[in-house]
Amino acid sequence: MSSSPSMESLVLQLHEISAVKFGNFKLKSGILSPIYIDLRLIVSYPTLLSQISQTLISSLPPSTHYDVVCGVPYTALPIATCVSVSHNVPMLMRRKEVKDYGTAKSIEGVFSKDQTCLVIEDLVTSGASVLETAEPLRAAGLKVQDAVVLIDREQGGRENLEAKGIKLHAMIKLTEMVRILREKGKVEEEMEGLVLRFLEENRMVAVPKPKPKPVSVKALGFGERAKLAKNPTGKRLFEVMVEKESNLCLAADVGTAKELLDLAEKVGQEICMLKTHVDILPDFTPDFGSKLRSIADKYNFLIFEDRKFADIGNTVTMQYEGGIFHILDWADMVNAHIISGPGIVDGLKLKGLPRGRGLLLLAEMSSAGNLAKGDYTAAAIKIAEDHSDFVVGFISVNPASWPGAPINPALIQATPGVQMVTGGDALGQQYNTPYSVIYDRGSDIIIVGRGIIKAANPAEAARQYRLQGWDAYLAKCT
Ligand code: S5P
Repeated sequence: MSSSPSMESLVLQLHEISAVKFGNFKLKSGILSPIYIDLRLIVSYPTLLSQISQTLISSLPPSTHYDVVCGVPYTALPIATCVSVSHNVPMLMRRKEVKDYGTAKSIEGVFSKDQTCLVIEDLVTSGASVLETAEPLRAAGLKVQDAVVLIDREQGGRENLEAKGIKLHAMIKLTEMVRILREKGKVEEEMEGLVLRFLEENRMVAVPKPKPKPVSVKALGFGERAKLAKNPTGKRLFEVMVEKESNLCLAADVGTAKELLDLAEKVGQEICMLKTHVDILPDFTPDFGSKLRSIADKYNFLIFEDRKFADIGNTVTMQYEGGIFHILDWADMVNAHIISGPGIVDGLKLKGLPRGRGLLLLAEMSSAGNLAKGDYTAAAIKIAEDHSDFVVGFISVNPASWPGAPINPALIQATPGVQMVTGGDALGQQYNTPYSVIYDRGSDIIIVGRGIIKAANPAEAARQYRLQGWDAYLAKCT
């Protein structure tokens, strides 16, 4: 690239606004660099931003074809927006936080498969962040052949991207930038030498390896995991899943006990577990438990009362066995929040373990804005490990994203918020598809409520969910 006057003026302006600084800076990687570039500042200088966007696009070979543009979040987003507006090319946005927002799509904007997307980036070192954006674009069916960058640090990005089929075009290379600044008297000769030597010595920065996928959970089938389970109910659940080729749990949130028992008969053969909210049934009678038990025995599924205990240990022992519902008598499994600390598990275990029952801990929740994340999820994992004779696993949403994933394969992951299409309800529920829950998010069991019970034919809907859930399980185990 020649140092045309406009390029010179851009470089001088970038220096002027301190987007390029010289000195002694500690980079994210820990190494000390004599040069520091921070292009986030350009949003405060709209004329410069607009000039940069123009020059950036004119640095592409004229033959470069693209239908849409996508900026690498976040610094390149305003640059991509300028390019989109000034060249009348539609733009897409990649969500960075997709993992945190269960159902959010990773690509925002309208596109059709086979369109070509130009990736726009502010600064390329190893090319890793361009790849992070190119991969979901490609996964969505778009072609990504070219990326254009404001500044190429010339530290391996071009080669790393080339290896992934992406041609990198740069508005300017960092060494050229330094040379211009030296010519214009903005950098001392000594500093220029330091920077050039630094860039030379740090020529190839490897693309950091992506985090490995949860291999051991992936590799290990439910049959093997049954052998690892310490709790008899946990073991049985794995075995039932294998026998019935079903990792579907029905959330039987219907209006009456009668409807619930009818539904259990209809879908019984498709499910490994039926989940109740017994406190929503106006016609509950003391024989409800035994009636449901006999259907469960007939179709070989487990009963999970979604009681979400949350009190201190002493109180939950009474709630578990007493009251009107006598949950302990008929539910194979219950669940608990860990908000009150590990004492809740001790309390429930006191009553449940002698009867061979199991407990699921709520490590994450499916609803928008819930607080079960980070340290809270980590605490649930710790409590489960400490009580693995009684805790059979978790209610979770994205266990593949947990630090240290995959965790102990003896523990089961069960995930609510599942429907055939992603979306949500009006009250914060968020849905993912069976495939994404089991395959991408590393869960074992899909918990489906309205996707089945509101279907015209719940038995047929349950069959479809079972097949989808099981296919996704097979896909990750074979
Ligand atoms: O985080 C959670 C935990 C649970 S147990 N989110 C949930 O939705 N659940 C339960 O799963 C919820 O109480 C309901 O019974 C079921 C989801 O039902 P659906 O109709 O939205 O599929």
